[in-house]
Amino acid sequence: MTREEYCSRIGEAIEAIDFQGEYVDHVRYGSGHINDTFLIRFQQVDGMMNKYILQRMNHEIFKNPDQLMRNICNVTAFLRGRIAETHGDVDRETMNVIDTKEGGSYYKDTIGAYWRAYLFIDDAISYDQVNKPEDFYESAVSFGRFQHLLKDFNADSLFETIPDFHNTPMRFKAFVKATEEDVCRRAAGVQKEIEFLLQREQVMKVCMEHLKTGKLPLRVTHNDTKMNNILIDKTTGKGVCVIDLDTVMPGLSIFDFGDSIRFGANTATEDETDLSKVSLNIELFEQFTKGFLVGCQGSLTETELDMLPMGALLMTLECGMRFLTDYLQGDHYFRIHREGHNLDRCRTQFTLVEDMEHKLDQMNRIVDRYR
Ligand code: ADP
Ligand code: GN1
Ligand code: MG
Repeated sequence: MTREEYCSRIGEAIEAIDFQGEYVDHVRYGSGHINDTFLIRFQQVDGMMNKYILQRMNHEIFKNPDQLMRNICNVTAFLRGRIAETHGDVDRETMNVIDTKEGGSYYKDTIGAYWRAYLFIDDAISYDQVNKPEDFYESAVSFGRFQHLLKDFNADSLFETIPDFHNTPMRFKAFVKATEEDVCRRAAGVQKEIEFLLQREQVMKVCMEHLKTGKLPLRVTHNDTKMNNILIDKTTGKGVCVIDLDTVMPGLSIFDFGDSIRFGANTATEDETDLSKVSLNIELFEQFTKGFLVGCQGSLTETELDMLPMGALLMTLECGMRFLTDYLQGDHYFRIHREGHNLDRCRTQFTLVEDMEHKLDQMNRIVDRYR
């Protein structure tokens, strides 16, 4: 079934979920690559408009939506507790799941699509690119704080929503398999990119080996820390809420740091086709490092601090490899908007990796300045 077909019963979901007020309209919303997201509005008797986010969960990627929603309910309940303790705004500083009329946290419709809804967080923006260094700094504080807030959350209670999500060597194996199978006969056209990855097989193992030997600790992490997974308050410019909690799982702090750098400290967008525009903006790297360490409040170990730049390099390499793998397999994972879109995204990531390789010393010096 196509994504459009999966969304065709949205009316059932609107009926099943316990939204307050009279239905007004719904529109597609945001620019995520994975779920189908809608902004939906309901009118109250007093004329006020209630807004919600309604999402069709991508159950081809998240194979167990029930476990996924249990994670999200547990994590958001925990966060609400922590936010309330510090007298924060529990309706804006964490996601709030809207139950179904039957009291569940999601709805499965008659064609097998899974739906969930959240309170819409108003007067806040998610950016697809960093416009102001201050926004990037604030996102760093929020992602660091998110990890810090969850430091006492029981990691054993979390389901692994996508097993081996940031296991880079496993991703490499999947990539090699895709080149061998070459189902779309696209491998011949991307020999340069394939070679790029083959030359870097060894470096991909570094973090997983440190995890195995205990040099890097396993923490509860977000695992998808790109700039558009954070909402920035329109008025104050502060980070309001970390969103897109589908991949909250045990993981590495340096990967949360790294994925943000990959997306936000690129001088170009994730899918820029003019590769001369792509590079690591070292000032933005510095802003993010500063903010992330403020948010983490001293909870990172010396090895984690040492390896932050490597986290950025590896997340960029891994993401480029995932885009290339999806391109080779026929673009089934990441939503594409044009022919060759995943290949464009891959090339952008690889160009950024090369620039990071040249700037590793500079990155290390910046981390040393703020640790
Ligand atoms: P995906 O996994 O597809 O990236 P997200 O959960 O990140 O899906 O949602 C897509 C976009 O929808 C976000 O980038 C953000 O702009 C918007 N969004 C999601 N949840 C909310 C919310 N509770 N309030 C306001 N905007 C939201
Ligand atoms: C996806 O869901 P979204 O658009 O925030 C992906 C991330 C990638 C990112 C690349 C569950 O993130 O891992 O880094 O695209 N999420 C999943 O833009 O695979
Ligand atoms: Mg997202």
